Amino acid sequence: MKFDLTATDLHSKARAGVITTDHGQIHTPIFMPVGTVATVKGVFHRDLKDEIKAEIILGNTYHLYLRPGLDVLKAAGGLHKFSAWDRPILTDSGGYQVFSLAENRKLTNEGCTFRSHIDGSKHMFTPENVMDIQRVIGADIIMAFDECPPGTATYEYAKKSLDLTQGWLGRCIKRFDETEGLYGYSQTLFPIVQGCVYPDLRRKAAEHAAALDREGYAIGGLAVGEPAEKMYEMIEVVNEILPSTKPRYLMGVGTPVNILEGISRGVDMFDCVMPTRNGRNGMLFTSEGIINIRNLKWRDDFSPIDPNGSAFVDTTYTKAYLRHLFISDEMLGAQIASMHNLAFYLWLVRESRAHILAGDFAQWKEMMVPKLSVRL
Ligand code: PRF
Repeated sequence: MKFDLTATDLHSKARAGVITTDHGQIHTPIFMPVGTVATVKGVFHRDLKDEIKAEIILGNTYHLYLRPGLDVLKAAGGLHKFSAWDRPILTDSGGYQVFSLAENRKLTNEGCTFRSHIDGSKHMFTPENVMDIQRVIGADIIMAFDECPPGTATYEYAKKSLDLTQGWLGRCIKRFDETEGLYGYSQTLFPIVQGCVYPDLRRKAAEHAAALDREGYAIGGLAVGEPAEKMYEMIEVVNEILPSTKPRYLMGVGTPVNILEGISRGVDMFDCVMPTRNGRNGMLFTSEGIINIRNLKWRDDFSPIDPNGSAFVDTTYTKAYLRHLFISDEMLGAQIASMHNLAFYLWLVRESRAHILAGDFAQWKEMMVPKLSVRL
């Protein structure tokens, strides 16, 4: 993997760059649609490419390991071939998902035992086997195994947890560097910076990660129940320390406003289930604000879903029609909303990049932020 920094904004910390992987290029800042179980729910790959213009998607180690399982993924030749996606993929390590989904979790220095949320079967994740599993899945960018404490964790807990994550990181790197990809293209491992909402822990975590000199870094443990202002403050603390020559990935964030605030603080990569999950519930993000399409006010609004939208659904279908689909619980409704929201998120980061290159990102962001959270 290679990262070329193309431009840095003069009036903020925003950056534009290009990540080059063996599966193609990623123009940053970028948003990565979440494809937890080897599918971005309800969206064809053709549409991810042509309508949404996704350059990289996410998969989840926890889910893929449980189902379809490593035998199937290995026999398929990895996740790219299995799911027929030939652009870059990033996999999360399973740490976060074990803590949010699995049952009977037991955490030790060695790793984490848990029961599957699917069938109750018993499993163990360790830093070593999580690297091996991500070798089999075969994503271009893989994540270290970490613990993500809640945003409300005490300093004592956060400190202990960071020690555990840092110990695990050393073991991840050792295993990763001792092994090779199985499918003839290269993979890269991103450390994850934790430390909760405590600046000294964040500084310690960022210094530790930076010293390891990897090809990119993730910022975890944010958007987990802490106030947004704390999140922004922690991003500033960490990005002050992480090398400017490497991409920075803010995990699981966020709203359109969170993304612009992250970009202006020097974040290059984002992922979040919000555009798809909230889309399936009838929430549409647009450049003029947020629409709840189930609302009665759209019942006979025959204007396009989003006249400024870049996906074909935006101008093909009306709000009244989309509302009808949602009220009737028709699956096409969820598909249209997912495509619209993902196309909007990708538009937002493309537009950010264009403004960074043009030198007016900071002004543009100030103009956009108030509009993005208006309830239409
Ligand atoms: N760690 C991992 N995955 C994550 C997170 C984390 O802290 C977050 C937090 N927002 C989302 N996904 N491994």
